[in-house]
Amino acid sequence: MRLQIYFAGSIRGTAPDRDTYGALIDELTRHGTVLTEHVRLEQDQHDRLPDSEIHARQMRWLRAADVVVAEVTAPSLGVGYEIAWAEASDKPVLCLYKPSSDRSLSAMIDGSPNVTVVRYESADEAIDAVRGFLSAAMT
Ligand code: 6IA
Repeated sequence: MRLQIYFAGSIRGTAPDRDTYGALIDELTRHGTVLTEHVRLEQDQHDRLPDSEIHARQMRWLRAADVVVAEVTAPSLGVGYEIAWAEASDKPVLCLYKPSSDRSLSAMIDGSPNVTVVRYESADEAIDAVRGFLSAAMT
């Protein structure tokens, strides 16, 4: 059975680095099924669904996921919500964060003993963190 992976990243939250999202999603697809491939899209490329349907669909995928990988550099209410839900459901959660001088990561993510936070500089470092996290999650 292929690993079911939920990738979380900012959509209506702060503008993210979509190239990094794309590189992470490409890597994740090498290890399993990425339920949320569409997070790589620009806002105007997303399905025009009512928010209630978006929420129901995302929660269905979150329930089905074996692991959650969240890119948390760009602050997003939705990503924080997904991380909290996954954590409360005892799913392994990896949060990838690229430090910058103008903003610190939320203490509710950085301080949580139940999520793995990895700081990275280059996309290659983030990809290495994904590989390490997934191999640990699968053992
Ligand atoms: O608060 P945010 O929008 O930044 O939340 C982003 C997170 O919530 C992502 O990790 C997604 O899993 C989920 N999410 C929020 N909105 C959507 C969405 N449509 N489609 C898919 N996942 C979503 C928004 C469409 C709109 C921009 C036209």
